[in-house]
Amino acid sequence: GQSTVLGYPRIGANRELKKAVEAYWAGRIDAAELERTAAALRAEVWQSLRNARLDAIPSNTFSFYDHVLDTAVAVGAVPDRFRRLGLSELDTYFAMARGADTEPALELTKWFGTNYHYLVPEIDASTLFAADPEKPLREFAEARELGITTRPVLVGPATFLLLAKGENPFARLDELVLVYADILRQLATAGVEWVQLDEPAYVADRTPDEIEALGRAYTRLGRLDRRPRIFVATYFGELGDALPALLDTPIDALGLDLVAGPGNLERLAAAGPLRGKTIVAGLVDGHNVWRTDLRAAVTAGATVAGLADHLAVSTSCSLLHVPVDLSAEKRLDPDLFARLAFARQKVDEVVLLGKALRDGTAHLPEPLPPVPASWRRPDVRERLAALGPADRQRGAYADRATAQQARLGLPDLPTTTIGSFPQTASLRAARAELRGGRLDEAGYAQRMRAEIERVIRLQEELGLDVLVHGEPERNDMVQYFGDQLDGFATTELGWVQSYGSRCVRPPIIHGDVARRAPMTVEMSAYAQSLTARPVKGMLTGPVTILAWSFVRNDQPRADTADQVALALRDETIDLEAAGIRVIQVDEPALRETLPLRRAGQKAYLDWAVGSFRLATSGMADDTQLHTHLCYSEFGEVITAIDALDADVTSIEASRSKMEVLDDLAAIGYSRGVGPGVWDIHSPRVPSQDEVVDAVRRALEAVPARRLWVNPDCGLKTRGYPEVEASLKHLVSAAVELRGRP
Ligand code: THG
Ligand code: ZN
Repeated sequence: GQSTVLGYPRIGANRELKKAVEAYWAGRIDAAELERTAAALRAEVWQSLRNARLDAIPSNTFSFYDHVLDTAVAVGAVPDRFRRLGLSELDTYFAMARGADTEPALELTKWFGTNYHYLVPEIDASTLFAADPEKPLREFAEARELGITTRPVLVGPATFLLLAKGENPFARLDELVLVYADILRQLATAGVEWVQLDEPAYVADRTPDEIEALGRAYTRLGRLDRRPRIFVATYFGELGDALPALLDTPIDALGLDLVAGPGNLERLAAAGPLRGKTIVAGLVDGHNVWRTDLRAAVTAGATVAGLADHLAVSTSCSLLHVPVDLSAEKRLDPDLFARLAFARQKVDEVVLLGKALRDGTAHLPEPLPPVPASWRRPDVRERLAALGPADRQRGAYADRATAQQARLGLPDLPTTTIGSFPQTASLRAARAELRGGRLDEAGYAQRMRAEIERVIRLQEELGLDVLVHGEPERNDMVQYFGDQLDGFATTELGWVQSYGSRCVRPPIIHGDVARRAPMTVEMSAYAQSLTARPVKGMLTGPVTILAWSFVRNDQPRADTADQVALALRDETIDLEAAGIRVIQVDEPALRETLPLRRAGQKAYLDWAVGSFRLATSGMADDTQLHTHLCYSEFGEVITAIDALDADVTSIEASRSKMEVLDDLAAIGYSRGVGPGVWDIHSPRVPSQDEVVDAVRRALEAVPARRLWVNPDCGLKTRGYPEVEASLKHLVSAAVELRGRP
C-alpha cells in the first residue's frame, strides 16, 4: 500500500506561525516577512514528510488562520461586508477571521468533536461563487520547486455548505460544484495529479436528500474530462449510507476512518465491487497521541486490501489535532514516552504500515510491555466499583433551595461573575518568573494572594453578591487540574492549534486518576477569609477535563471520567470543610463531545451527566452548586443540562436575546438560572439601561427569586477598565429592578 497523511500541523514545532502572525497583527513585521516565515514552515513540513519516505504528500494544509476560511476564499465566498473594507487580500482574510473596526468576525465554532475551531462561512443571496484557487496553486508550485509533488487539500463542496450559515446554503450545491469543477481544471492544468476533497460532514446523520446530493456532486466532478484524480476523504466516524453513494461515483479514491469508525470496514465489505477505486484506510489515529498497535493495523489493512483493488494507508484524520514532535519532550516518564506518537512519529507509523502491507518485509516493533503497575490505582478502582445510584444523587431541590437561602440570605436577582478576572501582564510576568526560577513558590503564592485580595475588594466595592477569587493562579483550567492529579502528564511543547493563533497544550491521561492533595482549597479559603460575602469555589467538570485532554483508550471514557469525578468530589468536600458555601463546576465542553450520530448520543449524555453528578453530589444540601456552559443553543443536550441538577446554571444568552429561557422552561427546568446579560466577547461596555432591558426580558420567563444577573462568560480575556464599568452597570441594574414588582 501507498502511504499518506490527511494533513499535518501548521503551527511549527515551536509555534513559529503563532508568533509570526501575532507579530504581523501587532505591526512588528510586514506581510513579506510573514510570508517568508510561512513559506519556511511549509517547506519544513514537506521536506520532513519526504524524508520520512511518505509516498503521497498533502499541500494547502497550511493556513494563516483556518482551512475552512481558506476554502471560502478559494470559492469566492468572501462576504461583501469584508470586500467593502478595501483592504489587501491578506488583511481582508484576517478581517474575516478577527473582525475589523466596524465588522464583527465570522463566527467561530467547533470542528466536529475536536478542540479545533473553524470560521463559519456566511452564504447569502449576494454570495457569488467564483473559483479563486491561488493559494492551492501557489503551494503546489512552491513544493514542486523543492522537487516535491503534492496533493492539494480542500474542504469538499458538500461539507463546505453543510458547515456554512445563511438561508439554506446547501441548496446551492449544484452551483458550487461548477466552481469546484473550475478549480479542478485549473489544478490539472498546473500539473496536479491528485486532489483531496474532505467530506467529514457525512459521518454525522444526514438526510437521504443530502446523501443523494453528495453522490450527484461527485458524479459531476468525476465526469470532468480535465481534472486531477479525486480522493474524497472522510473522517471522525462511520460514513453509513454515504459510503455506497460515494463508491457509486467516478471518484478515484475514498478515505475511511477505521479508528473512530470501525464499522466502515463492514460497510465496505457489503458495498460490492469497488471498480478500480483506491481505499485509503485511516489506520493511525490522528486525533489521539497513542502509538498504533501496528500488528492489529496490518491485519485491518489486509482486510481492506482483500476488498479493494488498491489500498493506501493513512492517518484516520488530519494530524492537525496532535502535537508536532514527541522527540522534543525531554521530561516525560520513559514508560509514557514509549507509548506515545505525535504527528512526526505517526508519519513513520503510516510509512511502516504501507511497507508491511506492500511487501511484508517491514520490521514491526515489538508490542509494548504491560502498563507500569504504578499507573494502576486499586484504591480508586475499588471505590468506583462500590458506587451506587445514591452516590450520584443530591437531596430534593426544594429542600436544598430552602437550606441554601437560609444560609446565604441572597436578595432577589443576585449578582455574580463566572469565575475568572482579567489575566494582567503582571500575572503573566509572575508565572514567567516562576518558570524561569526567578521567583520561588512562596513568592509566587504571595503574588497570587495579593491579586486575590485586590479582586475581592473590587467586587465588594462594586456590590456583587456572590464573589469569586478571580483564578489568577490558573493559565489553562484543564492544564491546571492535570498538573495536580495523578494519572495525568503534561508536555513541554505539545501545542495543538485551537483557533487561529491560539494553541493549547492538552494534558495526557495515561493512568488511573487520583488526587494527591487538595487543589484549589488554599486559594479559595484565602479569598473567603477576606470577606463576609460568599466566595464561589471554582472547579472544572469531568467531561470538560476529558474533552480537553488526550485520554487513554484502554478503558471506556466513562470510567476515566468517573475517576476524575471522584477526585473532584473529594475536592468539593474539602472546599465545604474550609467554609466555602457556593461551588461552581463548569462543563463548557459538555456539548462539543456529543457523538456526531444520534445513535450514540444517549449513552454519552448518560455517562457525562452521571459523572458530573458523581463529582457534585457529595455536597451538603445547603451548599449551592453552580455550573456554567459557554453557549446557549442547547439543542439535543437541553434535558441533559437539566439532569445535571445544579442549583444555578449560568449560560451565554446576551446574543440569543434570552430565547433560551423559554426553551429551558419548556422542558420543566425550575432551578436557578443566570443568562448572561453582558456579552464579554466584545470590549463594549453595556449601559445600565441595556442590562435592565435584558433582565426584564429574562423576568418574563423566570421569577426574580430564581434569576441571577451575571456576564455570559469569564472575564480572563477582558481589560480592567471595561470590566469595572460593565460590572458597575450590572449591579446597579439589578438593584434598580429589585425594588419593583
Ligand atoms: N482550555 C482548553 N481548551 C479550550 C479552552 C480552554 N478549548 C475551547 C476554548 N477554551 C478555546 N479557547 C482558547 C482560548 C485561548 C487560548 C486557547 C484556547 C490561548 N492559548 C494561549 C496561546 O495560544 O497563546 C496559550 C495558553 C497557555 O499558556 O496554556 O490563549 O480554555 N484546554
Ligand atoms: Zn463561558
